[in-house]
Amino acid sequence: MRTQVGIVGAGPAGLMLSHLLHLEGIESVVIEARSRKYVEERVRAGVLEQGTVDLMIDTGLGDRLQREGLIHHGIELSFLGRRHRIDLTELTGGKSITIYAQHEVIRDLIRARIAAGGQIIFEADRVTVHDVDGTSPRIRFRSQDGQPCELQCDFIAGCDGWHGICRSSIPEGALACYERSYPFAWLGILAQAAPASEELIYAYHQRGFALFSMRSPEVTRLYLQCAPEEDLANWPDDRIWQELRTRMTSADGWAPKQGEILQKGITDMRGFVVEPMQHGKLFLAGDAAHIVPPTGAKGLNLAIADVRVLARALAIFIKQGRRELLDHYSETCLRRAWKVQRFSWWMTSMLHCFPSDSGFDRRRQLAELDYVTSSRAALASLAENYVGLPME
Ligand code: FAS
Ligand code: PHB
Repeated sequence: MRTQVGIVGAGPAGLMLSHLLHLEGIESVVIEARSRKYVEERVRAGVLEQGTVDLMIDTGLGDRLQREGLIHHGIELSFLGRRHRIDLTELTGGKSITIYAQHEVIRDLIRARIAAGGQIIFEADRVTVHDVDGTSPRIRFRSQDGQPCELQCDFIAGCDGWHGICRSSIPEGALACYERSYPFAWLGILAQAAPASEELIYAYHQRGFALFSMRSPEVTRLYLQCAPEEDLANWPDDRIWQELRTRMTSADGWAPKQGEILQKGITDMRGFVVEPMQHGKLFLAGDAAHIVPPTGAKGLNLAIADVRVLARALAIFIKQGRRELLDHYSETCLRRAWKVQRFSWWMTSMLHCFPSDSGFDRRRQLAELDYVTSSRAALASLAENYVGLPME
């Protein structure tokens, strides 16, 4: 098999890259370890930045998003029993966020790729990459029926996420890794309950952080700060609802509506960036290159921002032979990745209880929340980062 760009991973990064390359008339093949059903049902992110929504609409992927996505013009911060609204649209001169589940984005992308004759190889096993710093990069794998296969390509895009093989295929010493782990995790649930608020609520509470989000007019998404190695067996439904009520109920009596819990999961909280995001003809994008804690709702959006830069850089090189954008791919994406890392770290530090924190720290956090919700300058900074920093 032969193609121009071999892509490892059918997450938001890999699929959007294949779509954008197709619009530039460039061939690609996506190689994915899991089944189509698995990737189309995997519960992950839910918040799309303005830039991600604009890109989906501008590239012909907007129909269902515009029909089913929930546009939000604000979010709320809750602390000391009171909720404070942040008017994102007013503070950013008209921008907003859209609630549309990551697996719906994946479904739209897979449908668009297949409708355009794109090739996505699901259930590929033992995927390995070869000769990325040589003249003929190749991806080897076993197909669903166990056949050994080889895909020859001009470039390889490593879009295989945190646990993928592309980053670890780069020789020791060629990459610098920067990591920050947080002393807590998130317990997330999907509940069959009509959202009790129209907008997201980020709650600071002395028992730990909590987040109220949603997926549709019928389904609520909620998160609780829990211990890093938490065992779900310790969290029967009643305990989850009790803790959510304790941390989120506000003085005006607002509390999340309860319903049948459809799904539960624990998400690690870490910050990670690898530099550079390129090795020879292998380009890393998305979670393969960087991980942010989900408090800023940035993971998916940063993956899309990377491949937007990569698709344009590859197109200009392949069609015009100009390599400056390609040579600056890593630098361009890392500038955004570190700004997004900073914002995600800041939101996480402001809203979570760190086991080692003193009373001084807790008072300082409350003062920060008071400042952020009462200073126009601070509100505008939060809003600008939350809706998404301008694209390169
Ligand atoms: P992905 O991990 O999405 O995709 C990588 C793909 O590569 C996967 O399909 C995987 O199966 C495949 N793959 C892996 N190894 C392979 C191999 N060896 N061969 C072939 N294929 C391989 N972000 C938010 O903004 N908000 C959230 O609420 C949120 N919740 C999250 C919850 C969880 C549990 C996780 C893990 C992440 C969450 N994130 C959230 C972050 C998330 O959205 C990621 O940033 C986003 O999925 C990154 O997209 P990709 O880089 O495409 O990686
Ligand atoms: C979600 O809806 O899953 C979500 C929303 C906001 C976040 C993280 C996750 O910060």
